[in-house]
Amino acid sequence: MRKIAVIMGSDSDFVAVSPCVEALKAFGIPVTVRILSAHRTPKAAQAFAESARSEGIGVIIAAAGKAAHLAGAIAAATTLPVIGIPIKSSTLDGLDALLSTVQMPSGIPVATVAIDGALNAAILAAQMLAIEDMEIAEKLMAQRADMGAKVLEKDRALQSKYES
Ligand code: RP5
Repeated sequence: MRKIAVIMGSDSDFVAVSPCVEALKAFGIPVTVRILSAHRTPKAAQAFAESARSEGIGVIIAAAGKAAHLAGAIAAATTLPVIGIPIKSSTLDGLDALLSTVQMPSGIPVATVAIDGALNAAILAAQMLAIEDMEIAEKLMAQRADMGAKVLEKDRALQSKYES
């Protein structure tokens, strides 16, 4: 099975990123977790992106805050799919990171999830691997069924509380 890489611009991003790592582990997907910065360690980030495919990585999730160029810089150096997580780490509440991550020039896509959208990044990456992997696809279906069942349970509880 291909690995999913979860990279972040700073160790200060990890609190927001950890639900992504935990979800991938719960799906049984092997992960590589790294701190790589587009600005502070640009050469290491580029080298990582260039060798990712040959290292057995299938999808790269890149999280960064402020002037968040990590996902875009990684996407420029690989043809693997890149998912960007804009991190809320500044006085602009993550809007800066959202725009920096999502507004990619034509030709170099980054699939951007919501600000601090770590869980959706993990699910989207798992869905990409699940194109070819039925085991992951079944885990994704089970997770959806579980999510739906919990909502229906809350609906029943609320309904019965106020039913007259
Ligand atoms: C970004 O700057 C990082 O991704 C992080 O969100 C933000 C702040 O980094 P630190 O100054 O906390 O290391 O590059």
